[in-house]
Amino acid sequence: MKLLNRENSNKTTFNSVRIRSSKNASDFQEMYMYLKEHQNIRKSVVLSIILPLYNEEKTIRSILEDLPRNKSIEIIIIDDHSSDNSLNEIRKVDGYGQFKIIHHLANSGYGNAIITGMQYATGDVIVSMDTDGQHSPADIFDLIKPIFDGEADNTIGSRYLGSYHYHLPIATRLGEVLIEKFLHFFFGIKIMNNQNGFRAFDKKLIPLFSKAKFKGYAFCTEQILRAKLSEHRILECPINLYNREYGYSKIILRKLTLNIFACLLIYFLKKFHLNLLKKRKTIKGFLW
Ligand SMILES: Nc1nc2c(ncn2[C@@H]2O[C@H](COP(=O)(O)OP(=O)(O)OP(=O)(O)O)[C@@H](O)[C@H]2O)c(=O)[nH]1
Ligand SMILES: [Mg+2]
Repeated sequence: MKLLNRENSNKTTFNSVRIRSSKNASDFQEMYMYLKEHQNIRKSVVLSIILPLYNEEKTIRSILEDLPRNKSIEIIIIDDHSSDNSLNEIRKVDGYGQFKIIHHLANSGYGNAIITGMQYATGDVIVSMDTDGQHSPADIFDLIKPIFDGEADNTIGSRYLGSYHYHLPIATRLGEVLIEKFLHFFFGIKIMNNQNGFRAFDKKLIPLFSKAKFKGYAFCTEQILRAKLSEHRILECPINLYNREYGYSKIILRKLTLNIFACLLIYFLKKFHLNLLKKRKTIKGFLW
């Protein structure tokens, strides 16, 4: 169940923090010009920015203030039943009424938030971005441009092709390398920063991604597999990643590891089934 623009009477105030970025985040002129070329008479919104939000009271305000904002862009916030002051912080942002804010009535996970966001997206290209201050709005253009230019259907932000400004735990890196090897060996995909949530995709992929089965963080892996198995072009693009300095990571490593490997196994079997149907030329029977 979702509600739009829930009101909250909690009036606690405190200073939110401003996130850093490699470029000046307010300098979006090049992107605005570029998006204008993709507008047409019938449709002004061409880019949808989806922001999954769960208890990010210290960072959400500065992110919203630093995001590109004009007629060609819509910003969709999916609040997953935050229990902190996040919603009050959003209300303090100039032009609050311009945001699409969707509230889940219970916490239902990162992936589910992205799926909800897709249902409300009207842009030609959709970008998802974290609200914990690790991603910079200045990198949005680099992720969406290959899609508008027709060079890719789905882009994945990569700190290894770009930069990261914090100490990366060895377990995170090892886990990512392992998933990278699995994706490469069993599916022929090479993506180093495969768990990164800063990514963009063409609106034609919405029906494909909406049917994802993994509603938590394993959604990131499932998204890659669904795009690849349905023969869409995936491109890893450089982005800059920053330290999470406020709040806490919602990842439960053991649960995530289990879900990712369950996801890899399910899609390996799907791929096997798909190949079988291709051989028998009965591909029509394959259901996504
Ligand atoms: N809507 C929604 N958003 C969530 C949920 N869990 C996390 N998020 C958001 O997803 C983004 C990423 O969450 P993090 O817990 O920082 O995960 P991460 O950045 O992949 O991992 P770390 O490197 O450990 O920080 C943040 O913007 C969170 O607010 C959830 O259950 N629902
Ligand atoms: Mg994070």
